[in-house]
Amino acid sequence: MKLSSLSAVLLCTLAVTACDKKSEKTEEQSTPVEAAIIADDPNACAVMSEAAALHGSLEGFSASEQQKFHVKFDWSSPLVSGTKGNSATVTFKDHHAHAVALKISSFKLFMPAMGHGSSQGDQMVMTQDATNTNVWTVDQIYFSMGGAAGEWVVDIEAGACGVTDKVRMAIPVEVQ
Ligand SMILES: [Cu+2]
Repeated sequence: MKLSSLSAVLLCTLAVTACDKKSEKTEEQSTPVEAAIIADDPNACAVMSEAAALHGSLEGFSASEQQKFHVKFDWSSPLVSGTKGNSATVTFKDHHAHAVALKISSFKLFMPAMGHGSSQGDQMVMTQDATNTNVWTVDQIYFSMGGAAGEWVVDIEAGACGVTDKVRMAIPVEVQ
């Protein structure tokens, strides 16, 4: 009796998970992260759970909203709309400016003036660097249309051990 109710609970849990995944997939611009190489890094978990805020700014990096991490984007050049040939390197640093192996949980392009994102946001491939685990490569980035410097932004969310923080960053170059 006990076993069968446990099975029922497990089945329900699995069903809910499957449903969640399905709805995630059908939602436009969802970006499933399947390329994570390592489990949550203990140091990254510690950084995310700390109450301490970032110490000042780090050149080339932006601070996340809750001051949990610094992040820097390096974009491929030139950025071209209507293709998936664009990529970016994303680098995370902690509040001591040390590398921190966060995991990207969401990466969404957005054009605030027009209220739309990328029509192929679910095609992106995110890969965590095996050696420099604070560095990710995001490939197959698709811009639905061109835009002047700053017209496209990225909403990125990252974290460890279930704690995440986010930041919106403008793309500082023209998308052709
Ligand atoms: Cu637009």
